[in-house]
Amino acid sequence: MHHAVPDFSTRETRETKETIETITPYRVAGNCKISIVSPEINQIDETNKTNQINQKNKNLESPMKALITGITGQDGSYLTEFLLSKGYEVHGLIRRSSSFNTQRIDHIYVDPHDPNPRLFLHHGDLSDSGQLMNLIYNIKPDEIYHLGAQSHVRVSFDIPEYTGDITALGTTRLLEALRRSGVKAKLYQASSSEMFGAAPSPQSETSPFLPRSPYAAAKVYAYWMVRNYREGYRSFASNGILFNHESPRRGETFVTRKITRALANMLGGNQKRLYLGNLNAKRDWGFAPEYLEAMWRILQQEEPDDYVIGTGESHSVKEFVDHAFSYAGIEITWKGQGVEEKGIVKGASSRWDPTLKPGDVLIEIDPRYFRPTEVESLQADITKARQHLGWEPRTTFEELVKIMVDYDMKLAGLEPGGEGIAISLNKGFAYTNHDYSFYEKIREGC
Ligand code: NAP
Ligand code: F7E
Repeated sequence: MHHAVPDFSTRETRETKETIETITPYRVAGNCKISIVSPEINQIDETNKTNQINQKNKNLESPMKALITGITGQDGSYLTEFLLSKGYEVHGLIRRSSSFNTQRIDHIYVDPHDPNPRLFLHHGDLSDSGQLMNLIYNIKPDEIYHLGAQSHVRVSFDIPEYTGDITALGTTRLLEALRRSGVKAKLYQASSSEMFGAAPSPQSETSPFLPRSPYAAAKVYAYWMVRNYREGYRSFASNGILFNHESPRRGETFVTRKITRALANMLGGNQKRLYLGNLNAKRDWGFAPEYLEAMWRILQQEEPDDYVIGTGESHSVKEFVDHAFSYAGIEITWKGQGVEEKGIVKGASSRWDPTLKPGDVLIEIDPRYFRPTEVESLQADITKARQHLGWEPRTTFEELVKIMVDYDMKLAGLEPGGEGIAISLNKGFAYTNHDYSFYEKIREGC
């Protein structure tokens, strides 16, 4: 059926247009705890449940409303917990998928019988302008956190056109939906340190953008669209230029999580070898839960602006490997050059005997993980964020590694060292316990 996108550009038309979304909280099969708001385009909303929900919220002292794209991702999941802990009503855009893609947020309980659920999920896609328009118009969020993207740099070389469509044009679709709807929401754009590419370290807000991948080029385009809408239409739209940030919820094909998952699998006797690409690339790796606090602060400023967020420290992939294995009681020595370089066990705690022993080759290079063009070194200069946002990183590189190793050991059914879990729980992230994929916990009894 054909659906004409309504014009919401004036207040009069907004009041008189038919409501184009039917809100039906229902349960995801096998999941008791999340309210999904199902869009049914082209139906007149007889019962006008949107308005009922909005009215209910007003009665609850009008909580702040946030719309998050990318809510099922690493950052989106932490941000949701953070905003819920601040009393926000949170709406998230999720993609229809034939398998579950909500592992990172399944644990955030919203009983469908609860009269006041505060987390709502809406099907949609960043390629679908109509639904973006619907959501913004119907939800009328105070803040939009635009985190959705094809976010994998290596993959962006395989699917450059799709990456441009979602990561670059997705931002334009959202900015345009916001402008045309007339909704006065503040927008956060998830810009990236990858935009600096070949620019010398340390990189600040004034460093040049020299992107080295389709992903980075797409993010540069989105960055400039945000600035363009800010200048041209006075939109409250800000860029957070975030350096790499990791966590127990990091996607499993990003290098840090790939390493800590492989380590836990090896300790459990379930993986023999870890294949990596460029061991010498350096990144400024921080702890993700701190970074979404920076996102929130960026939107609490009186004026929209752009900020670099990172730790100010840079470490190589090899250093990450060394620290992770060393924390688990395994000393790695490196032998060979280039694609022949190998990580070999030099010494291992007796706890891992006989699974891992000196002389075992654990890490090898697979050139398929090399990138056609690589970003060799990233290191943030966060002077502006310190001064304007009062934001500081609180977790060191060594602590981050311990946190990730502990949680992956736990996930693999091994007794973790415990230092990392203690660090993550004692750093003031009271709103999260880093839950992830605990299907058995939340699906029982459904
Ligand atoms: P992530 O874990 O890869 O999450 C990406 C999110 O985008 C997921 O929720 C994904 O949904 C969603 N998404 C992908 N394609 C979509 C589409 N076509 N329509 C709607 N949603 C779509 O990424 P992250 O690490 O949380 O990062 C969040 C944002 O910050 C991204 O924009 C990323 O590029 C940017 N960023 C990340 C870092 C970092 O170090 N983490 C640094 C700088 C900037 P599914 O779950 O269904 O796949
Ligand atoms: O690679 C090298 C790789 O994929 C880090 C995204 O969140 O952060 C992320 O992008 C480095 C690169 O992250 C493997 O060549 C070596 O130099 O973990 P990554 P990324 O490309 O830095 C930025 C800020 C974002 O915005 C992105 O959305 O590690 N590396 N061996 C490897 N990388 C991977 N993935 N796999 C390897 O086997």
